[in-house]
Amino acid sequence: MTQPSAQAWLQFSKRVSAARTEGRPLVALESTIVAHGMPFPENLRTAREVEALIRAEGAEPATVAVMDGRIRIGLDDEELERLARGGPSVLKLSRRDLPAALASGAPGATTVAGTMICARLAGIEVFVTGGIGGVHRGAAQSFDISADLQELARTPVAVVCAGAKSILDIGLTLEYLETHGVPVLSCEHDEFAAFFVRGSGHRADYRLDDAPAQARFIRAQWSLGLEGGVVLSTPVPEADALPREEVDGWIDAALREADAQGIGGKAVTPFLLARIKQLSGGRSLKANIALVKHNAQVGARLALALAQTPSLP
Ligand code: PSU
Ligand code: MN
Repeated sequence: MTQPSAQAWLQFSKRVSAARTEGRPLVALESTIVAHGMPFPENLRTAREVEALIRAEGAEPATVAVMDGRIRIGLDDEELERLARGGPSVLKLSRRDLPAALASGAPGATTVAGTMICARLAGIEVFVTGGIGGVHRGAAQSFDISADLQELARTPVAVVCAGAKSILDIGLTLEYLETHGVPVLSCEHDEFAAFFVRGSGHRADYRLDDAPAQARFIRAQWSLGLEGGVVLSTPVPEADALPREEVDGWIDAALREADAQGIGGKAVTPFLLARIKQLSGGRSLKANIALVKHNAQVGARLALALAQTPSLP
């Protein structure tokens, strides 16, 4: 239940405020990918390029973070740089962590779950990320299931992603989403994407390649009163996709190291992401940048289509 006072935490950037006034569609972007998902300076350059791509499509990007005790909807360039340079000193904010950063004033980057919550408060329907969190391999023992999945079950925001990395158990992640009634749409591929690799081997629920069809699906879902999000998966562009066997090798090695070092809790995902980057000699980073930029285009087109699609029936 949204409290009326929740709006008081929001601070819109100048550009996002202008877009709201003009009725231009907004696309939310997460900041954990900037602070914890990519190294400096590639993270800053990618964040800027992603924002520019969304503007080129006619929508306005709204990068979400917590700074100075406010939920920021849109960051100016200087703030984006602060976040990109902050590294580990920036908190990683999922649902349970948002109050900590708001109460203390510490800077924080929002995960998929954290960004969905903030996007919803700001009235933003579409959110672009790289990959979602999910059910970790070995979750039967560790209970490690990303809070992203619970958020998708409860918060009505469309999340555009290149599927999920196979650091996760993708099959179990899709089972979990099915149990919680979260539709998984795909575009440009029949399968749910596996981040660096185009296909995960698991089919998405519905393949909808064009934005108006995606928008009609989402409007039908929400106008039925079905709370909860939608996942729209789209694969990394062919030219930047990496061979599955090679990616599997890096992931297996990273997982073994995490296990040997006893890494747990919210540190697991950033640890694995950083190790894969090192083990791949930077090749994974190039693919990561390409897929995020592609997701931004798909997301911007969806935001425009949703703006043209009235609530059904
Ligand atoms: N997967 C990626 N890159 C990322 C993340 C996930 O390929 O940067 C980030 C996202 O912000 C996601 C978060 O919401 O990690 C999930 O963390 P956890 O597994 O601790 O819930
Ligand atoms: Mn976890």
